[in-house]
Amino acid sequence: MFEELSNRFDAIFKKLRGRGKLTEENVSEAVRDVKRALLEADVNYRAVKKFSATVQEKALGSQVLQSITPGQQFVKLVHDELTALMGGSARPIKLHTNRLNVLVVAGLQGSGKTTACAKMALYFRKQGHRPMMVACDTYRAAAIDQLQTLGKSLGVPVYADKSAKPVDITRAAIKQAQAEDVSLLIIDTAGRLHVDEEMMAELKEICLISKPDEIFFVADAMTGQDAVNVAEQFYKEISFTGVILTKLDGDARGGAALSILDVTGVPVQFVGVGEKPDAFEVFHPERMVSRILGMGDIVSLVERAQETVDVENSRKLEKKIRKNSFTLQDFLDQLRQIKKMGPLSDLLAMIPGVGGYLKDAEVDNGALNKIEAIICSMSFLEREKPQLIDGSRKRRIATGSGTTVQDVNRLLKQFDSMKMMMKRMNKIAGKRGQAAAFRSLSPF
Ligand SMILES: Nc1nc2c(ncn2[C@@H]2O[C@H](COP(=O)(O)OP(=O)(O)O)[C@@H](O)[C@H]2O)c(=O)[nH]1
Ligand SMILES: [Mg+2]
Repeated sequence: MFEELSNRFDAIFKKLRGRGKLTEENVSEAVRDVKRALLEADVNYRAVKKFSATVQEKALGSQVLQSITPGQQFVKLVHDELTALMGGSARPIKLHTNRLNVLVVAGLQGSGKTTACAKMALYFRKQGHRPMMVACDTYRAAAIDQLQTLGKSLGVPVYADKSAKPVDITRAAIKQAQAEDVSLLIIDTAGRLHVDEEMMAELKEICLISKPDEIFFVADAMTGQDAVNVAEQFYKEISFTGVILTKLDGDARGGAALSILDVTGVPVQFVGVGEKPDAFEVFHPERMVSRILGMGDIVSLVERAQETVDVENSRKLEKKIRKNSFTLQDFLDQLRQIKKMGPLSDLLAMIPGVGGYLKDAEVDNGALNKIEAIICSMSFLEREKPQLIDGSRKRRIATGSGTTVQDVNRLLKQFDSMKMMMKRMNKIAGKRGQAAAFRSLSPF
């Protein structure tokens, strides 16, 4: 699910990175691309319109275009706004510990209500609750059997009465729950294929009697825009407090279901990712968006860089590289800035695609310390003019830094080839914009 959307975003961001410099035009173009991708993922038109207007406005604002890493900033902007579109940060469900909690589960037939009841029973039992499920879908005998079978397999009690009305069942179930030290009542209700008055009236009455702490609307991610309309109708009648999005394991585009938030203001709380009772997750908008955008933890990376990288310094550095006057002292400053961001292995692990490879590979944070020690043992003049460093100076530096002459040689060689590369970049840059060339040198 969301794979197609993910691929689309990947292409959009690649195109943007290829630009080097961001202008109003290519930002507008990228926003248009993002808009199209969301619409194709079946996200509600109104929600998309609002989303792209915000992104466009913020992207053209000074924070993005004038930052040192406009491409990444744009990605982060899309990430943040998409997260907001999906409900912002997850609101944890807090159940009472000193009295009976009641959850009502509502939705159309086949959306996954009964399955969701069992999933929640399992989920909350793991948190120490003592759940009981209530079979209020009395229209089909099979529905009661289904809940009872699920209850049996999970060891969760089920209150059922095939000959009673849902409203009376609810009353009786509450009484029994109170008598039996149950802390959580999960009421499974009947659904029709379409919203109908009788069903709504019954549902409302169940809610009136049971005074639920939460009412969950179950939406099938596979049903497209229709899910949005149905949600709107349910919301008008019962003002549900949370959404459970089911069948996210399928290959639905899923965007429609996410638009439920836009229409009702109620966020997705849980997602169903399979038929089994444990195929159930708390919905974290942020994690979902990162997954869709395929960006590992690039957002935290950008945030950390923003915290630690001094923009003014970076500009000075850019100038030095351009004039080919980059020295070992600059190298040391740069190194320290990178070190400020945290252990190298942490940083690398946050880069999309790199994390996986890192599991086995050792990243030698010690190598950075060694380089730092060597440069620190050089005099200021040596840092500015490394060509002065002859054999005896090398020995002095090695002793001073607790390294070997080979280590010093290696660093000088690395620095040499780095300068060569910068020179080459400058040549290319002359043709297609120096800032772009610089950016491709920088780790961000
Ligand atoms: N793949 C998948 N199937 C699900 C999920 N949730 C429910 N189902 C299936 O959808 C069908 C209808 O579910 P059910 O709980 O009976 O829906 P209800 O009519 O709303 O009570 C059943 O075959 C379930 O196994 C899910 O998250 N993933
Ligand atoms: Mg059912």
